[in-house]
Amino acid sequence: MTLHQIPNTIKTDSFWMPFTANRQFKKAPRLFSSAEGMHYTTVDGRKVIDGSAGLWCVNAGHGRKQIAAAVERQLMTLDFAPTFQMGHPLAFDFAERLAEIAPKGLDRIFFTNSGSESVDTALKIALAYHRANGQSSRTRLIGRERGYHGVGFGGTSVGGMVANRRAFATLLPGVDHIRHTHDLSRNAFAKDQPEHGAELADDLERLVALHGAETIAAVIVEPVPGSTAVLPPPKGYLQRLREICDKHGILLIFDEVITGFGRLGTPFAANFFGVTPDLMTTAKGITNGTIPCGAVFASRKVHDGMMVGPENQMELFHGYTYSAHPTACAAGIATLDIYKDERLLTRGASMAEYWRDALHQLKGLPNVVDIRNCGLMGAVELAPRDGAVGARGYDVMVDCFNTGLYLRMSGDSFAMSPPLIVEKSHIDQIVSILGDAIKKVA
Ligand code: PXG
Ligand code: PLP
Repeated sequence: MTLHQIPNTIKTDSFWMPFTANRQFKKAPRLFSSAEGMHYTTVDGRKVIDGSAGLWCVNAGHGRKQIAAAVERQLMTLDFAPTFQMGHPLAFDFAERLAEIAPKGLDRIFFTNSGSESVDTALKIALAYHRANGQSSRTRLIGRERGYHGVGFGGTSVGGMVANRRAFATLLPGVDHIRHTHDLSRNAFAKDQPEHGAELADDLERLVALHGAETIAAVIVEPVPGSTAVLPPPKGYLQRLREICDKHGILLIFDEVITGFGRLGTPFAANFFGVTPDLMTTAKGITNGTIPCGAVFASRKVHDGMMVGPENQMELFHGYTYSAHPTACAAGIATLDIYKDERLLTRGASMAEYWRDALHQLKGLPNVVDIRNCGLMGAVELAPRDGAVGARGYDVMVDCFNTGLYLRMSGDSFAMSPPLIVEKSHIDQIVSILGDAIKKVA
């Protein structure tokens, strides 16, 4: 089979693809048919190295039999059980296991099925918490420019990637945004955390002055924004944001959907930066990308603050049919076993330096205007072509795919997050394929 030729039994019309240029894609589909370890195999039988852990989720690498076996066992034993006013043991076991690895004090777990649901859940918990504690004027939600918090109406509203918002009218009322921290003029080619920009956290003081602290429920940020192509926080920025939130009684939510489960070489970004939020949203790596699942980690303060009123009354009117789905719990526990046995939640720390140095070798190639890294996240930013933002990025992405590398593109930037099992030779290969593509595509 030649490149891009797909079996003519596959009809592509009916599947309306998410976050995809459907018409362009369907003219030359890029299809994976299997995966193992660090690699995908395409329908035409080519091996493609996975530079992005699927969509930042396959942290332990592909094809983990232990997870498959656990899911199969679970399906044959208890396929579904409600968790509304009922329960099943695995849900409690999984929550206990997550509590064990949680940042200190963030050990009350609410299950969802995705990052988007985790975000909407955390925002709703923040509102309900203040209300339960006599501060029902705290209704405003603050996000950050360039933030990505999934695609629910809540997450879209606090999100700050312009294209993700534009088509969807007014979204939630009472939402505002602090400034993003991307500053090429001061920080281009910074390694790890950039030096400049901690003062951008003070932008939250501006919103406090504008709206009044007593109207603000929560601030949500990704500790390291991922979708917008990896923006490590300036040194001291997150600490400052935490201080300002404390000063004004505002809850701090870390969206760790990408940074959770070892991405930075620590279990969570909260550990990496030494800053603990009040709520933490997760998904993706929680089941190694196998079965949809997400979890919100709440502090004792937030959780216990909600455990009020008569005992026969529900404390939180919120939940999903599939919250703590048995297969998700089985997959999640098996995933945590693998993370523990193979020390994957901290393995990134020993690979981060090699990853950083390899990526920064691409400095000086045509059109490369920035390179960023943090833990096992990395990005290369290219200058856009005149009047055609994203075109150069797309051409590089396609060339990479054709020559054996899958990676995520965001405009003219590439975001990378290899499975945490990555070896140095894989890193060399990823950087070499990307470098060749950048040289080829002018
Ligand atoms: N929050 C953050 C920080 C995310 O990165 C979500 C919420 C939403 O999760 P769900 O599971 O609802 O998709 C995400 C998801 C990319 C890319 O390559 C990023 C995400 C998803 C798909 C692609 O930029 N992030
Ligand atoms: N829509 C309808 C008509 C429903 O009955 C339900 C759940 O019962 C939902 C949406 C929400 O679905 P889920 O709980 O899977 O998010």
